[in-house]
Amino acid sequence: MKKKVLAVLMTAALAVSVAAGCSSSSDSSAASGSAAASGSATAAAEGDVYEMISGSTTPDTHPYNLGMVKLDELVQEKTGGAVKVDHFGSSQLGSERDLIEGLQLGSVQMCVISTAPLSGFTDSFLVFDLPFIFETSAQARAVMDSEVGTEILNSVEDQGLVGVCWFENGFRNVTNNVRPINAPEDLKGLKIRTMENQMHMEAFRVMGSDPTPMAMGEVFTALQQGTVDGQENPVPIIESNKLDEVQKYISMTGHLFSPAPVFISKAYYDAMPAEYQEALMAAGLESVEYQRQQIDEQEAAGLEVMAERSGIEANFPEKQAFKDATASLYDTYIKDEAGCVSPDIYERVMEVVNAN
Ligand code: EAX
Repeated sequence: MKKKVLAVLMTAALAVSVAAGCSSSSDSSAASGSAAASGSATAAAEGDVYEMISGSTTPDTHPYNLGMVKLDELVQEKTGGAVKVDHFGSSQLGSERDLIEGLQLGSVQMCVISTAPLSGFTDSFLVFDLPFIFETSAQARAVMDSEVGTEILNSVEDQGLVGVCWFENGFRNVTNNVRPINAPEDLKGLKIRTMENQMHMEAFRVMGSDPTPMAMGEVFTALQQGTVDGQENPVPIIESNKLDEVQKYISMTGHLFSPAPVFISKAYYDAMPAEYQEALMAAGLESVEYQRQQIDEQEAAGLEVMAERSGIEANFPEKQAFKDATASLYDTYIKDEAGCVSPDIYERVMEVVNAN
């Protein structure tokens, strides 16, 4: 009973503090905010439980969800069950943009998402939206584990998001129902669903296709009904969402790598006792290795699973033509301007890439 009351009180207090902050003077929101904090100070008393709601757009068999289950096990172990994470996948709590807003409002406490939708809130993750910036998972993982990767993960606290750790989604490939994609010109005229990210859309636009941004929860139906011809995602996403059942071809372009930050709502995190904050961060870091293993295993097995299940045809195009076709994004988007990749971040990321 205590944990439910506490969770309700925390959410209500946070909701009240946000509501007051939106509609009246800062005094009342500060007061209710401090009430939430002081409430949690007493809440740190022996035996209280912090039961968090976490969300993703991915099915329970996907490594995002498997990683969050592992994180929950580890943080429960470290806190004797005082901190718990109840994860809800398959867009039950909304799109990735909805999840970001949910953490800001306090209606959801944690999430794991691709970095691309963060472009609506900050520019600091845009470096990952440069096509072919990574050649291998090892390079991507080295960047996520590096100082600059940690800085990027922690760069949105002013937006109400505390970075817990880097999970990953993987290298993105194109699926469609019209033709195998062996060269950029094969994309000409195809309606391709992309994430809601200006750089992803530009990459598919310069290759001649018609990029259509859409939340992940709508993609299967859009492909089934022919609203779009194709989409682009890593093999574990394609396989776990059974997109091969409504797609004929998968072309292993590997045009982008999606890291997947795990966030906790800053207001909720700040109201947690330090010992539980440390336990959560440690559990996050310890779950990364496991999550990466799950991605590697599903990447290795996914094409065969789908070929047997649906007969989807895989092809492995030469990447150079796609790199050449999208190279213009580096000139267009690496600038000290809003909506662009900071040259400093780009150079620091490339230092790590070139060293791995
Ligand atoms: O982050 O929307 C997408 O295509 C993402 O890859 C998916 O939601 C996992």
